[in-house]
Amino acid sequence: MSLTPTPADRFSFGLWTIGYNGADPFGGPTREPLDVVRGVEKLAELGAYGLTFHDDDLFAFGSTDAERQTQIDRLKGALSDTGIVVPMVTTNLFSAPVFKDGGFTSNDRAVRRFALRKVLRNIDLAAELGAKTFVMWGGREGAEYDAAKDIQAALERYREAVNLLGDYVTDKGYDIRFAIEPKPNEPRGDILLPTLGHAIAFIETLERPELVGVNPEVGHEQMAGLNFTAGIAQALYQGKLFHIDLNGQRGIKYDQDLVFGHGDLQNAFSLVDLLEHGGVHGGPAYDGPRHFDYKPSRTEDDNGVWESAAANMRMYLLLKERAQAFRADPEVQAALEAARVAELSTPTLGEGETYDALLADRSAYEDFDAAEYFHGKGFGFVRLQQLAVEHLMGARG
Ligand code: GLT
Ligand code: MN
Ligand code: MN
Repeated sequence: MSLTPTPADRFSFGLWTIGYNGADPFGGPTREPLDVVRGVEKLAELGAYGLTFHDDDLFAFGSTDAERQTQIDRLKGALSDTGIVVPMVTTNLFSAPVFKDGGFTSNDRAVRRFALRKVLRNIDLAAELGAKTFVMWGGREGAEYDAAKDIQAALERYREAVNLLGDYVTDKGYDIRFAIEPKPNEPRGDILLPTLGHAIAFIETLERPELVGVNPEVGHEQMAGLNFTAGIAQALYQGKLFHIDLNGQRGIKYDQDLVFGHGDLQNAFSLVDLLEHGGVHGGPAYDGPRHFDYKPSRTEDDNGVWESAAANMRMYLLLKERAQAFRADPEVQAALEAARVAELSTPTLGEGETYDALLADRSAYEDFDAAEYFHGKGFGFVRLQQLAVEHLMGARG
């Protein structure tokens, strides 16, 4: 397997990732702004296939129509020169002061109407560029104080907004689906739809739930102490993994946006295994773009930006290689068998079996020896995990 990325790997990057200038709450930029044309050219050179962006990444908030158009034309030129595509577009509803209390869920109704107009305009651009996914990260949709936000009303307004967007793409005939990106906190003290579970539950309340899925980010779920791979498995199981943000995070702290694999490496390994192969015994894999949402650390110069972009793709490919070796190893197969992992796919009841039949089955209860599970009948999960880690470390073939 080659470790050189090609467009067939479908790696994509946010313009705000490679374009991150190093500014944080404690210090200003450490790097010059990145021009979009150079960004596209560099990504093509590195073997990526896609660029994603927020409206405000491409043309500054408050740009005139002419300034906006110039930037769109420059982007289009770079795309046709390089073959880079735009699989996803998103809207910035968090940077400008007007969005300080959110966009779709600001207490201020005029702000909500402005936010909707900004998104509708950006959906037209997404369609024009052929993007199939429209991400909604509601970083400012939240509050610091419980009394400041009526959460039930906020959910209702969020619903109203997403329903309207669903009507819009349907009426316009756009081939676009939405992906909600959860995050527990930062920049708000608490953010609405904080985890992928909250988001999936919310989606079911929408008028067109089939148009809406999730765009989970590794670090965001891990900031909530959750197992990202397990969450992704549920999103796949429910047919809701429309997009994914890959990066690295080391534990429950501020959003680090490290290179993919530079955080919880074991979880990154199980994630790539799942995305590439699906469940161990069936269950869907992921076929969308492998999108990196990381920040080149503020310590890096221009060269470091591109080194780190390349590192994301290399990490993914290395993990993919390790995951393939893991699946193919006969000892792993035997350990999986011993751990009865596949047995979980067997329904608990026999075909057509009723509760009456279950109640009549003496082997299930009266004759079942639960005591055998004391000091016996171990599952061997630790051995399986040891094999996984050894594959991850390159210690086995
Ligand atoms: C912002 C955020 C990311 C989101 C982007 C999409 S914006 O950088 O931190 O996680 O994916 O709006
Ligand atoms: Mn993040
Ligand atoms: Mn993200």
